[in-house]
Amino acid sequence: MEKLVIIPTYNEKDNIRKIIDAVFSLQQDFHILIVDDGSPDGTGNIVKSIQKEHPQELFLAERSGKQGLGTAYIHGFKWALEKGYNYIFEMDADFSHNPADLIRLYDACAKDGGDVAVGSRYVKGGKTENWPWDRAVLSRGASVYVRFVTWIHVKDATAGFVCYKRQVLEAINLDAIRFVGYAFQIEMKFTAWKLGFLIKEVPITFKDRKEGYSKMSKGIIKEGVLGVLKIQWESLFRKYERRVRNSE
Ligand SMILES: Nc1nc2c(ncn2[C@@H]2O[C@H](COP(=O)(O)OP(=O)(O)OP(=O)(O)O)[C@@H](O)[C@H]2O)c(=O)[nH]1
Ligand SMILES: [Mg+2]
Repeated sequence: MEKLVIIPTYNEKDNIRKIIDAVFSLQQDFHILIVDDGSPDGTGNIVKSIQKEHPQELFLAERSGKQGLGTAYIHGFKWALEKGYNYIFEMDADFSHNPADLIRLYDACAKDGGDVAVGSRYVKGGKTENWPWDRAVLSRGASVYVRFVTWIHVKDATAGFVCYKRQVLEAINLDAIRFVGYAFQIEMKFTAWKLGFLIKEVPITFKDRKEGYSKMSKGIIKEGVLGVLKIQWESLFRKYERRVRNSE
């Protein structure tokens, strides 16, 4: 019970089997938790059928209705802590993140001393592939904007391909994380950084999804733009303290 990959899904029927197989075919042992928000396309049922092949290492949390990526991850984090996992990963279902890079993220934490490892498009060696120019500009712009406002030492703060050491998720008050989209990713990294954890960026190649459709929306972008200002503003009045386990 070492490593858990949390994959949130909403209508990923064309990707789900392939992504699960890709993770289980890695040289190292990873368990998977799929957090599915009642996908109308039947993603959850596909997972249930695959569970028969992997009863010990594939798990499914089903929630009713689309509740957003952030709350799906919080649900997964709490589950992972309860089950005793030591390295907890975030990854998309759509192959934008290469499952083989899970091992590089793991090494950045387990061998190179990181508390958090971020699969980064914006450090040397990182890149994006097949993205339309407007998405590329938006994402780059977001990365500059976040650093300008928050001064966080992470070049790809909106990244959704991350390894958290258990201690980091234990120290963060997960109930206080409010955002659901890109702002969620920023808020998690910002909080970890403010709590004094070491964040390492691992260069990755991010590929645009081939199957299925994007769930990004104007609302998510707006949340990101305003959320960053809110996160920074509130941090001026807040004392960041690591939560002590079992103290509540
Ligand atoms: N459980 C859950 N998963 C979600 C929700 N919204 C998106 N996801 C999943 O989160 C991952 C990322 O969502 P994407 O739609 O790929 O968002 P994105 O990567 O910003 O957009 P693209 O780059 O255009 O694909 C995918 O695995 C989605 O299926 C949600 O509300 N609930
Ligand atoms: Mg995607």
